[in-house]
Amino acid sequence: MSADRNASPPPGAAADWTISQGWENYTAEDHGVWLTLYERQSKVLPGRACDQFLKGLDALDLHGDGIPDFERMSEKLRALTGWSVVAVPGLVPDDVFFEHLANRRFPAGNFIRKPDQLDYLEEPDVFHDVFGHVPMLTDPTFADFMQAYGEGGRRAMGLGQLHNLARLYWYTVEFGLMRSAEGLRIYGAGIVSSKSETVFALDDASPNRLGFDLERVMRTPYRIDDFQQVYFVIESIESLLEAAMKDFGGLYARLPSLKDIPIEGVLPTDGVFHHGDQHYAHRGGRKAA
Ligand code: HBI
Ligand code: FE
Repeated sequence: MSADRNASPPPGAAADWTISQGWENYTAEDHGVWLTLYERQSKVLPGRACDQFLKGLDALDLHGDGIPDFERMSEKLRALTGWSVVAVPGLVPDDVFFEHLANRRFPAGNFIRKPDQLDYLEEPDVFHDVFGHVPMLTDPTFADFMQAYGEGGRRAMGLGQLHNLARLYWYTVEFGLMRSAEGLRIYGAGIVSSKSETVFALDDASPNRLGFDLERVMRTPYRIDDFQQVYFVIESIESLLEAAMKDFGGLYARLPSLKDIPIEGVLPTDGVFHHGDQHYAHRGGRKAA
């Protein structure tokens, strides 16, 4: 899930792959897609998305009249946690991505999907990146975690451990769940930006829901083409930040000798919130739907 590492920036992009968002170029159709997706999510997220996400959505007033202007949104975001959103053409090389995160800049694709792609698209577009990722950046602890992830990413690249770190990102920032007094809640961007996975991740009997553990996550492969077969649950954002601040050194030394854990496996050491029956994946997933 990233651009070729040695790629050079596309024409018109700066050395750090940033481009101007070109807000004035969005068509009425583009804004209409944003509003359609926003309306759909606002119907399914209450009672499913975590409080921090819903508060972030309000704080940034992301509904507006369509696709937000990154400059204006970044002014509000900077005042809250020092983060800003920079426009990029799509996925950027890992080292560029980590460099931005380590400097509290979130790289967001400036394009939006077409009306016939509402449910699924290959690359993250502005709805996935901004609606999915940015509200959580208004939470000071999560903001610190994302910067720590960026710094960890640079180190992991140096150690050749990027694929393990990518799993941490995938099972938290993209597809993470958290405990709350009212039950499990969603904070992962890949889930909150998808109507169908918002429901699947919390309600469906198919996937496993297991307690988050750093090593466990780093040993677990993930799906890039369909709903996840396992979701990991953090106790709190504070506990996630604490895990990230731990020196990964010891873990990186151990990981190469540890085998991957099968994606639908449940270990005796796992904290089990739900042991799924994997009916969705066994039936062939999205393709069979
Ligand atoms: N680039 N724009 C963008 N957005 C991402 O989420 C992203 C990326 N490049 C690499 C990447 N994610 C993942 O490989 C990270 O786990 C590194
Ligand atoms: Fe994402």
